[in-house]
Amino acid sequence: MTLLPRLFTEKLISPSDLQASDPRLKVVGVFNPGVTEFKSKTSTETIMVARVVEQVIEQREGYQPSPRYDKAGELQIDWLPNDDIDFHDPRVYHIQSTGLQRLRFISYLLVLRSPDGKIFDTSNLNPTNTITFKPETPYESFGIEDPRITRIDDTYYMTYVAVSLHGVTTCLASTTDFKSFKRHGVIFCPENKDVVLFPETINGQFMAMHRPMPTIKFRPPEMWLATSDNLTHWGNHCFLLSGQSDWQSGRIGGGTPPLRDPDTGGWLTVYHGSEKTADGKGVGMYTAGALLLDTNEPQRVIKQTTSPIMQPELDFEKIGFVNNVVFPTAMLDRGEEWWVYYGAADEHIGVTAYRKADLSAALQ
Ligand code: MAN
Repeated sequence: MTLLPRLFTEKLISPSDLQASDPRLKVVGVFNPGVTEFKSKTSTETIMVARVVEQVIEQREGYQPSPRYDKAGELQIDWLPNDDIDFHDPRVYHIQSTGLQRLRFISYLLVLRSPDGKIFDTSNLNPTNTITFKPETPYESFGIEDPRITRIDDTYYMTYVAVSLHGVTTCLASTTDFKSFKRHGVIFCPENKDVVLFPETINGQFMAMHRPMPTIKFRPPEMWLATSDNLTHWGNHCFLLSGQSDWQSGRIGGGTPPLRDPDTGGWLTVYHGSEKTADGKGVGMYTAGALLLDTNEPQRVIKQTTSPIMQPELDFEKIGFVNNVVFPTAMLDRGEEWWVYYGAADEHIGVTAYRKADLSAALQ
């Protein structure tokens, strides 16, 4: 394993920095952020859209709470009997009698701003004094998760995972100011997540990387590409990459929206893989690798890192709501360096920096 040398790593935001959105809930995680440079007429700042995860505070003997939003936008709490639950995954309750699942938490998105990409003012941060993007539609009733932001011309497009009774979908929203968002609805139907948009059209088409999750499996999950004329209707689906080695035997999925590689003009992206656990249950370690895709035919992988470049190393990456997770969701071009923003142990947000030359050298 050749981990890339990190120039620095900072833990940026933790649950204790935030106040809950409802008195019945407590914040247990803030992670997997979309991050972009936002240029206004007068300044450039770094905007982060963080996923905030909350759990129900109340405990009831013999039952577990699962929160959801109802049609009127009110928070409801369903109580599930312990004796019908398989607890092997810290993120979900597996209900034995029905074979169905419910989430142990609910997520919404919170907009944060920084002058330098490192200092995010978290003093007195709460859902009433910051811009939030909360579950609203029937496809979002169990929460919205893992935003990725891509600037295309002067509009910032945000893909996000929406979870509901209907399953796990990916939706699209857009904004020009991060004060209000326009919803464009579901763009990839269940089960599909880790959708990242390319920042430019390629051969006149918008391009997305996505991760379908088939139930009939012939090999571990794969990443795919699709094209669109309008960012909402996607077609020309084609296979991009499958998890070929242990570190991506469980899952593989898009991470950071692709950026131009300064050396080749190709598309550079950092993605995640997770390993299967020995018993096939629970959550295996999440690590990250990088891909270089052809400029005009991104379905052609030009180079890739054959082993993870990033893995949980620091305490806040190893121990948290879900142990041993690094989950990159954004990359910024900072001169000689790439800054990678990521969720750590499904609890905190971190940023780490790599020398561009080191990442280029690791691609084979
Ligand atoms: C899944 C998603 C992510 C989460 C990772 C690690 O891929 O639910 O939101 O960060 O698992 O738990």
